[in-house]
Amino acid sequence: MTYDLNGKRVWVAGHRGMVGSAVVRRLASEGCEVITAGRETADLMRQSEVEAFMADAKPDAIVMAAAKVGGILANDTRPAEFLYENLMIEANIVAAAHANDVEKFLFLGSSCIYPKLADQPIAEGSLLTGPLEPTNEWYAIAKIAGIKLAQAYRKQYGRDYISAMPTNLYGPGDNFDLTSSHVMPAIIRKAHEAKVSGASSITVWGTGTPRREFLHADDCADALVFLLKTYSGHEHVNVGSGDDLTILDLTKLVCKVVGFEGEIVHDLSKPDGTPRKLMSADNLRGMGWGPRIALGEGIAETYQWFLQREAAREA
Ligand code: GFB
Repeated sequence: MTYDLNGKRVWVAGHRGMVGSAVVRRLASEGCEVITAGRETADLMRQSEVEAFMADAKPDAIVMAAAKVGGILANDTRPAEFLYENLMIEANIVAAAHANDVEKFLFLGSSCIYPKLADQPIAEGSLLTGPLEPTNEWYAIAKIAGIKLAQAYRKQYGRDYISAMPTNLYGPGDNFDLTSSHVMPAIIRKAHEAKVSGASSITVWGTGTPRREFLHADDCADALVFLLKTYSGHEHVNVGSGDDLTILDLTKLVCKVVGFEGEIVHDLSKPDGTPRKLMSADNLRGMGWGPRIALGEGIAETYQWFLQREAAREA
């Protein structure tokens, strides 16, 4: 262990999001105090508010799960928001962490930081070796800048600031809005609504041939806490499941879990994005961490969460 969480004050930035809330749940079984700050306490895009919050809250460690995130269409159509907001949030938090002597900082990126046509499975060393996928280059550039910020503070000031790159995540607390969500919640919702309405088909975007790797948010949170406690190094670490499947196969699996037996139709006016982004899991596995939640089980649990949320909304 390189960092003992016992008795530490850990700020989970972005605690209301899918990943942040999973990290808060996971940290409950550690001997640390979890600190959170809603937007009413600190707007993370405003440097003065971040500085004031950090000076007051005095965290020992930070998990940086706050970000502007979204699926392929949101990334492709709102580039200014994805680049600007993520740059501001991460720059404000890293600088304030350093100014307040925060001991440990864990930055979260995304598998889209890698070149569009990177060799598969993608090793950490592939970063900045080729052109990015155009639909998400804005978000990717912001996340690459975040990795570099953590590395720069480590290099110049000797800070123990590290980065993790999660693959495509899903789970309870995900965004199910069809215009801004990722593929998993979108397909769960489309299959469910088609089943309920008796529709004969659902429409998925693109050709269905791109491959994606999925990891449950609770597995991701477990990996992040593992890295917080055991990893201290310059290079970012991939956090994935080590397996991928085509979007068509994912859709068939979701339909099976949901119980929708109709047709799958493709909307070819929507982008496919990168053809494949399976990350190498070797580094994290070598450190002794592996995922626990199988894809089918995770989809079933996420679907139950979605059903409960829908029921609560209707009540
Ligand atoms: O999950 P997703 O939006 O993001 O889309 P990316 C993955 C694949 O699923 C693409 C297809 O090939 C989509 O065309 N797809 C099929 C759908 N049906 C749907 C649908 O109804 N909704 C959505 N959203 N997709 C994002 C990046 O890339 O992944 C971000 O834009 C980030 O920057 C994130 O890295 C993890 O995997 O293509």
